[in-house]
Amino acid sequence: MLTQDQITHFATQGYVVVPDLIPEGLLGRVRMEYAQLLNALYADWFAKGLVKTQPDQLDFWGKLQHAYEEGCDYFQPLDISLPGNQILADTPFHFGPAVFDMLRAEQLLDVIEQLIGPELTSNPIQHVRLKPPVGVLASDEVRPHIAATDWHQDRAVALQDADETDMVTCWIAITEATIDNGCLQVQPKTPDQTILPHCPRTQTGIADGYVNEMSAILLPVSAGSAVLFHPLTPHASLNNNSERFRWSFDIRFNKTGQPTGRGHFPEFIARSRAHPQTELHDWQVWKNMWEDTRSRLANATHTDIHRWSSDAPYCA
Ligand SMILES: O=C(O)CCC(=O)C(=O)O
Ligand SMILES: [Fe+2]
Repeated sequence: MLTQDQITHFATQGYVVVPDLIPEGLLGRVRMEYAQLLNALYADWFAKGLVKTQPDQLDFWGKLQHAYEEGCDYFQPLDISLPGNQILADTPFHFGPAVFDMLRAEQLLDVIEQLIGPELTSNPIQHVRLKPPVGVLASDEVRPHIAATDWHQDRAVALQDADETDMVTCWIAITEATIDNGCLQVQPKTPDQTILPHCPRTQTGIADGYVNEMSAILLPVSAGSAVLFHPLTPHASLNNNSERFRWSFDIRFNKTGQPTGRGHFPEFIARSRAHPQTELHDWQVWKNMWEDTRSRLANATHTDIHRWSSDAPYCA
């Protein structure tokens, strides 16, 4: 549970660090689930001749790195969402029991409940980020799930219908996040914080001149710890200047009944004190919802995931 000081910190600064939020056993299950997933992906790439090194000569990180270097996309098949651009009938993604259990972990929902109340919807804006060392990155790599993330507010990467939604982002470190390997940084939210202008560049980021990087607070955290932040809190991540990958998930919760800001993707009720029978407990149903969404969207006209235009004067 959060202390009163932590709750006050979140209310006044727009973020709070929660050490050791995810139990070690659950972290282990998530790592195991991803190891099995990557083994299967890698075996397939190897069988197709897309990667050269024998699977048994590489550990999890070695497989990721070699796949990246050979141009095999590991991100989308390991992500817990559909892409914001083109969705195909066979776009890969990952919805499994360990990740589902992490989204519904009691310890996690308890602290989110302290911030936005007991009726909690799991918001579909959610990602895995497995970030290679900068030395491994291709020179044209810009994806915020692979390279450093530009300054932005999460409200700005949701659609306008969620501008009044009570939402919390929960950024979970699966490996230790350090200043060296690309931890999160935030600019504390001000009492009168508004949504800042964003520009769709290589990433959707806050327009030049609207962030005071000097006031940035770096947030290194241990594996299993989390950073919770408000959707108006400006944040970014540092480059991974280390020799190893850094791994995080970012998931979000909003008050049930309020728009998620990405209504074309599926949400589910993670906790309800008023109507506990509405909670989703079955990961296969979760997976099915995303599969159905993929089938529907593969045949539909594209829906944008944000509101910004590069033609705006502040983007010039
Ligand atoms: O991990 C990162 O690089 C950025 C994460 C982020 O933007 C978020 O959690 O909302
Ligand atoms: Fe973000």
